[in-house]
This record gives sequence, C-alpha cells and structure tokens, in this order.
Amino acid sequence: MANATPPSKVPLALYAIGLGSNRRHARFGDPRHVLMAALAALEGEDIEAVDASPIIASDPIGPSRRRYANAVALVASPLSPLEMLDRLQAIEADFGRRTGQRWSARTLDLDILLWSGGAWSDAALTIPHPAMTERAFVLGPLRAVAPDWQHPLLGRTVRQLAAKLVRAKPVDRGASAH
Ligand code: A4P
Ligand code: MG
Repeated sequence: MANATPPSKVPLALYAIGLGSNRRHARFGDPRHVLMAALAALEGEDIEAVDASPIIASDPIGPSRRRYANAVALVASPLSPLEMLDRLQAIEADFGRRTGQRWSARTLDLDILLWSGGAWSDAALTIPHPAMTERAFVLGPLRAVAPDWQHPLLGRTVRQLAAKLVRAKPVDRGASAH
C-alpha cells in the first residue's frame, strides 16, 4: 500500500522496581536465590531488563524477624503503571506470595519505586513509592542503578536522597552490602 503508515510504536517507559524476599522458596531456595529467579522472571515479551543492582541483605523493618534480600531492577516497558502493577502481582503470585498479611514474611514483594512518566496516584497505586525515601534497603540498591534519577515530587536525585538518609541515621543498621 503506497500510503500506509507504519503502526505507531508505543513509547517505552522506564521503571525502577524494588524486590524483596525474606522467605525460602521450595524450588529456588533462600531469599537471595528467590531474587535471582525473580529478576529473570521480570523479563518478558514486553518487559526488557535494563540493569539490576547487587542483591543486599538487610535487617527487617516492621514485625517480621527474618532478614531480607533486597535489590532494584531497571526495566523498560510499553506497559502503563497499572498494567505493570498487574504484572508484578502476577509474578508475586507465581512465587507463592500469601496475600492479606501486610508486612508478613513473604517469598517475594515487588514494588514500583519510580516511573519515567513521573508521579501517579490512585486507589491502587502510588508512584513514587511513598516509603522509598526512608528505606536504606531501597535507596542503596537504587543508587547503584539510577543515582541521577530525580524524585519527581522532591526534586532530589536518588544520590542526594541516599546521602540525606545516611546523614539522618549515622548508625544505619537497615542494610549491609554482601
Ligand atoms: N501499591 C500502592 N503503590 C504501590 C507501588 N508503588 N508498588 C498497592 C507496588 N504496590 C503498590 O501491597 C499492598 C498494595 O499496595 C498493593 O495491592 C498495591 O495496590 P502489598 O505488596 O500487597 O503489601 P505489602 O508489601 O505487605 O505492604 P506495603 O505497604 O507495600 O509494604 P512495603 O512497603 O512493601 O514493605 N524490610 C526490609 N529490610 N526489606 C524489605 O523489603 N519490606 C517490607 C514491606 C517491610 N519491611 C522490609 C521490607
Ligand atoms: Mg509491596
């Protein structure tokens, strides 16, 4: 066809995804191996892996007493934020996440931390993740993959937010690199 226009491409968005686990998985093993399997599971037809942080071990925040493995993945995708949330929840379910127990020990927790579209807020989803600026186990791995990403509401880079958190808590027992 002479005048046919090529199908318009959906622009890719960049997402920073926080990964956490503090329970063994029957097949994958300890939380560190759960996260390695989850990083692989994140990649798919419409999610492209861009980068992944080292996996750290961190002391639990909240009632659970088991230590966590945490990491951050950068992915590129044409999915909208709500579609991405759906996808992450499907992956959590595949890993045997039990729902209904907030902050309980979990096999896999996947949070959307940042989105290249900026801020999002509705009943199901808040981006940036509201707790990310207070959590060394998020900001440490996030700084490893996206130090210059600016928080759309605070106007500070991840590097600046991480430095501020360390200054605020000189004795930071929340995260230690492994
Ligand atoms: N939701 C809203 N915004 C988001 C977002 N940006 N990303 C909604 C993902 N989900 C988002 O989440 C509950 C609902 O939040 C979802 O249905 C979604 O619609 P959930 O994952 O089912 O529940 P949760 O994780 O138990 O609660 P929450 O508030 O997400 O807990 P957090 O903040 O994820 O904290 N300590 C260490 N060291 N490392 C950890 O990884 N994680 C937690 C859980 C506690 N302590 C930890 C760690
Ligand atoms: Mg969560």
